[in-house]
Amino acid sequence: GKVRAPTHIISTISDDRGEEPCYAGVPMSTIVEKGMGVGDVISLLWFKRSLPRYCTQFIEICVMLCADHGPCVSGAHNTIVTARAGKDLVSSLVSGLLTIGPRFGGAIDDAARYFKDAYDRKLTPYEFVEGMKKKGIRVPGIGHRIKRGDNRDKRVELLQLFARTHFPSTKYMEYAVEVETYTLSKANNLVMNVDGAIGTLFLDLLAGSGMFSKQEIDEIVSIGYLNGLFVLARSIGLIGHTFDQKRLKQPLYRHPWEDVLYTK
Ligand code: Q5B
Repeated sequence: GKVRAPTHIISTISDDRGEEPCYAGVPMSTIVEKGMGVGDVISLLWFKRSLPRYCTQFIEICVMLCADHGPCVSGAHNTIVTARAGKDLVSSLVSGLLTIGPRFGGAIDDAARYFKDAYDRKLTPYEFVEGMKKKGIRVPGIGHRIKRGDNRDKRVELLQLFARTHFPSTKYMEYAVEVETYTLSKANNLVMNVDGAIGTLFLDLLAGSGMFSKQEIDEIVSIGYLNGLFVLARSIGLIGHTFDQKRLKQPLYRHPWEDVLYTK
């Protein structure tokens, strides 16, 4: 019989050996001819399947809404400082990307994990939030530096509106709204943030689309795919900030002494 030399790499998402590259078996010409968008490409390369239009549209809306949030957030700040230190595009980009984590932009996977667990275990918002407090863990997806109960995050409202209009079910997000009502009764800055909205709505997409088995959903949540949406989206803005600083010929950044508390 055939003897197959052992391979060093296994790959299942793309193949460039034929006449044209394929993403999850779909040739590039089909992607172009069918007018697919970046949401379809993400579906193929991340989830290895074609998702319904409302799902790919939701993915694209996430990417568009998270592309940038001004120059003052951690990621943009790092990128701007790096670009002004004369570094190249990739260095400036990754310097900003490296700030994405549990406090800034990278709370989406944990929001999905904790809200899924709480909803599936039928915890009341009080039991969920106070249980997290006892464990000394901040609720991922809740809280914002500048957004408040009386100054909501427009991005969250837009995502909620889209999902309530197009998703078969928004049960996880509606649970997060109940949690938010409780956290807002404790402090005015404990609003649902963009990470919380994307994390819980992606749970609704996974559970409601009929495209994923329970086992696949658990694997996606456990591996943590969803911070990838923020990383991907914010790269667009961070690249923009790099070009902006270069275009403006900004000099080396040095933080002013007056803004540092020197103390022993
Ligand atoms: N407290 C986001 O905190 C922030 C609590 C909480 C229970 C919470 C905080 C947090 C979870 C992580 C998360 C994503 C660090 C945020 C994003 C993208 C962005 C960014 C942009 C963009 C803000 C004051 C009191 C303390 C805390 C309590 C706060 N959060 N309790 N659960 N989740 N959230 N991150 O304002 O009793 O005084 O000790 O970690 O979801 O990153 O635009 O800027 O697009 O770029 O610094 O939108 O909420 O508040 O630390 O002074 O806390 O509230 O324990 O209580 P702050 P702190 P106490 S979206």
